[in-house]
Amino acid sequence: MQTPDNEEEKMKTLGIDSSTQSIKALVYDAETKAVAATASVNFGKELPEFGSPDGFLPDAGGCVRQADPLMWLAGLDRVLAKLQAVFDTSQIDAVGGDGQQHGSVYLGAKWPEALASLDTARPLAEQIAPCLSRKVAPIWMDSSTGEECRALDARFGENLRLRTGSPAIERFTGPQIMKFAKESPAAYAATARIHLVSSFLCSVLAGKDAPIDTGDGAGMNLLNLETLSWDAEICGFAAPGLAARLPRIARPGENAGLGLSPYFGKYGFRAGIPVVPFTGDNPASLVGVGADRPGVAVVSLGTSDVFFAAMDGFRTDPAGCGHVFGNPSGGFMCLACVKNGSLAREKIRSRLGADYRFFDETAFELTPPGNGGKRAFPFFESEITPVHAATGVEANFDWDAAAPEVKVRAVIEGQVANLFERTRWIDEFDTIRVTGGASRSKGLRDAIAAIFGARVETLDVPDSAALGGAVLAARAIAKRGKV
Ligand code: XUL
Repeated sequence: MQTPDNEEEKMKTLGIDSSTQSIKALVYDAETKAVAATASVNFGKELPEFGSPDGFLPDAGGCVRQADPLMWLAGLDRVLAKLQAVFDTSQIDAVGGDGQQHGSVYLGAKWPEALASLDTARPLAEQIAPCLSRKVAPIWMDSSTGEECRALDARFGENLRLRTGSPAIERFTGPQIMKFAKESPAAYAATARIHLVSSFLCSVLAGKDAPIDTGDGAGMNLLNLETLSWDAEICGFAAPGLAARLPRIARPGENAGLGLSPYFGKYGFRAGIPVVPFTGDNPASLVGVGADRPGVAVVSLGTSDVFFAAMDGFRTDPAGCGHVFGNPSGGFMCLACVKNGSLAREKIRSRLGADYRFFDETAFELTPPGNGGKRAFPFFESEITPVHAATGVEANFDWDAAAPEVKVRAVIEGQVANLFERTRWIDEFDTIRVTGGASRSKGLRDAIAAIFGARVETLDVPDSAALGGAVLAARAIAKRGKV
């Protein structure tokens, strides 16, 4: 197991990763630099009562993608109970973690009181449910805010990108909040606090309102990356009284002084151990795969395909496809996210009736690199990088008449070529570490090496985001000493 190499302290920390389809808990032993235990809960399979087979509500319609925030809380209760069954959780010294980026949770005035008085006899979801001023959380897969993005563009032009690191992006939290405030003014007025998925879960663990870090905060179109504070002008334009509804921003490495709520004593934890501010899943992965210094880029092949890398300094993508987020280790990172990643590959694989051996290897033995110029891209979900409607598979050849192996290579090389094109503004790397479920595919790894012209390393770190959260917790408490 390869893990980051800079933690010497004798401590064990927990990393919690709340991603689109599952929640994971991972114990990191900072002394041995190894993963000591893991547990996970798949939302669709293990919490079917939330009606979200892929981690989001399937019937939201059109480009709307929403999840039930109570599902994340039920997942948190469940995953900690599972962890306690395989690990002595009283040994854990600190908690860190991350969440899928951009998703937002809307809470009313009762939120602080509910957090402070969590009752061990009742599940989290039941206790937090009365605090929600909006029953659903828009998530990163949502692309229903075109109108709001156009309004932001018209008002701020390229200043939005220069200040926040990204142009107006449909899935980003700022446009999502704008839409909510416009469409449901009464519910917005009843909202006292808006959290990201990461800071929401961190707050619940700490029993206290938690800050948003610069890694996840930069995915909102609201954070000024020069001052590392909410941009008053943009917030003021997006929705009335928005800045007052946002938590404060935590600086990279900040410990924030939060302690674990006594509620989690029911899973064997020591109350009061430090809980450090959570970050986004991609910034956490950057740390988890040990790529938080420039030189190594990461391609994470999960629900979405994401490219990210630490940057030397702050600069933005003039083409507007890439984003700049805070690097949890300090400075900045860049990122490009392609929505039609693993779910699209799975769809193609099942439509072809192919097994993994064929899809990941055989198809590539039967076809030459480059596929004679034949390329395809699966636009099953409306795409964000580049912006493109959901039109199905688009190919530059007769798709229906082609052999299955040609289709497989065309799609894989099409996806990789797209990622390459969108990340050409980044040149600070010569190695790519691939992670995520689809990194098992030799065909996909070879295509990345050939198209990017980079050395490709596969990492045996299946839960890189959870690991990153745990490593960040270890670093934060190493700075201030173990409690
Ligand atoms: C990044 C993005 C996704 C989510 C879900 O901008 O939208 O990668 O973080 O993983």
